[in-house]
Amino acid sequence: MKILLLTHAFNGLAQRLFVELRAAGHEVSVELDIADSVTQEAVALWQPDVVIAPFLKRRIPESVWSTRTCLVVHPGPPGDGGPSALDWCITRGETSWGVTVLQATGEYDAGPVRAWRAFTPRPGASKASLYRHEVVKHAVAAVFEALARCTPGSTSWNSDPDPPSSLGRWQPLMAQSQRAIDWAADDTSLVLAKIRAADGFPGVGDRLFGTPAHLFDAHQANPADLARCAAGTSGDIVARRGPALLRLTRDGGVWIGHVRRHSSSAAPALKLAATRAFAAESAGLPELAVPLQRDAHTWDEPRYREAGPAGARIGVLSFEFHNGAMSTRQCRRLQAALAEVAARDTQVLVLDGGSDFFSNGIHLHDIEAAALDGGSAADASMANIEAMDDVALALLSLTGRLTVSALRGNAGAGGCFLALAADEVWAHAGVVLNPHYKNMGNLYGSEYWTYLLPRRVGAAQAHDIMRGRLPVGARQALAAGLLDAVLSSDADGFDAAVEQHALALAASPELAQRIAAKAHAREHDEAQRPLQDYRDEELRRMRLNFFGFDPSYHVARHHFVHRKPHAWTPRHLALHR
Ligand code: THG
Repeated sequence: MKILLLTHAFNGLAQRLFVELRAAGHEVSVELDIADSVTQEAVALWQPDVVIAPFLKRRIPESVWSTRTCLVVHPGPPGDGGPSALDWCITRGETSWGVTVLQATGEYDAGPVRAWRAFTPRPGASKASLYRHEVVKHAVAAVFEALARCTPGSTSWNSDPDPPSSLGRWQPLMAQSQRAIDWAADDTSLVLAKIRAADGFPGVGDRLFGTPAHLFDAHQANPADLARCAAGTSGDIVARRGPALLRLTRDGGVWIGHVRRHSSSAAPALKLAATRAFAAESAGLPELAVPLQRDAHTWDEPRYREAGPAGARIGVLSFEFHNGAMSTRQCRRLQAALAEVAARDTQVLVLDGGSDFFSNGIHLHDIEAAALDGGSAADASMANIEAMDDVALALLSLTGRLTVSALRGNAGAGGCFLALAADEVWAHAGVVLNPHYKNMGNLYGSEYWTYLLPRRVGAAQAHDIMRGRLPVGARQALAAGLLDAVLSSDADGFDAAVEQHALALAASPELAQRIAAKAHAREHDEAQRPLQDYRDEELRRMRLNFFGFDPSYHVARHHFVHRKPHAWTPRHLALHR
């Protein structure tokens, strides 16, 4: 079929549908929802059999839905509707939820249901995490089911799905007044639910140190954390760790990792590490550092664990960086963690990133903040890139063991090439890669990509991938040589499969030979062209992007961090143009 994806933004769901629909042989073009006239033009140019709206905030015009089949993905069960579906699901603690593909009509979310899937919301997951895993997975299945039911060029449907036993209902936009935290009255689980229901957008409006701020990225403090703090009353901020501030609740405490701090001026607030946004206010707080190697219930960004017998032992290093963005601070932490785990006697080191994203590279909000602080965004960009390069170099330099990147979530730009710095790269079938840089104001790219990409896919394909700037699904990436294995169909079961495969690798009779071959290959490559040389040349080009005459990167970054509406659809997506 000819399909038009009509979407507010080319987000994770839109990208996943794009790669899956194309892999299934459909012709797919994309138009961002800019104005009704632009949508009408896209439909006239592309003449799609079906319009699919994965993520749409506005009404599809009648001239389009009355003449073409338009399928809207709604992140709620049949009957449910409205712009805050997942927010209500988390706030109400729903134990069963769903994703619906409905046909657009004149009334929001009220058209006929063409397919739907039920799922159980993961306890403790944020809105963004539920969306990135459960909603995306079930939306893809439901979209394919709906397409199988419709006849191209006809308005008749083969059949409709069975309705659920109980129908959802329309739920209004959730207001900030409904999200507000009462620190004296709300217990820890309610505070966490409120922040998770608003994560990553719009956050919960609150005050920190007397200043208005929106809260994001909350984690439960455990009793051991609380025992290390001075007593206080609910609402007090009593300690810091990494990006986060520890705030007491009525019956415990929560770590708050990220905030949008509102200044007295009209300057828009950036989403930053809480300890950065409130650097002066939090400087005097005790730092409750925890060891890298610890149980999963003690929250911090990096965490390490080991498994397997001596001589065939694996280490697993996770880095739970909010939204997969890696600031200079976070890169330095990861580099220190790599140095620490390099001293351990393991045969295989697995880097499994964060649960939603492996990594997305440099932290654009943090860089933008440098400019607002009166510093230079160009200098901050350069520092962040150097720090990313140092992490990639630390990984490339681990020649005494095998290294694996295990992608539990998507990876993009520098984060994707960081993954390729390992000896093997594994993912599950739901992962989408964006192995290119040009979408952010035509950046040249770093992280040793000029070494890492051609060594995997060859020079010609490396050039095409970089220039094409399209998302790549895991199975496509495996076929292209970007990945070495796809271990499960989705995130469920992936961790167990990674551990099993890593243990098998560590116990393999060929291990010593593989490690020797790896060290030899690195020496050979270094003699051909030193890594420093790749780095110097990449950074020379990046310096032009940051400090040169063309401001594209600074403009693109500004638009990205402030969620400015798109003014046009990029031509590499709008095939109809
Ligand atoms: N039919 C048509 N167009 C559609 C839908 C449809 N466009 C997408 C839409 N479904 C997806 N669902 C919704 C439901 C409600 C709202 C937006 C998308 C909504 N929006 C508020 C408004 O318009 O005032 C603003 C909300 C906000 O600010 O986020 O209520 O079924 N033809």
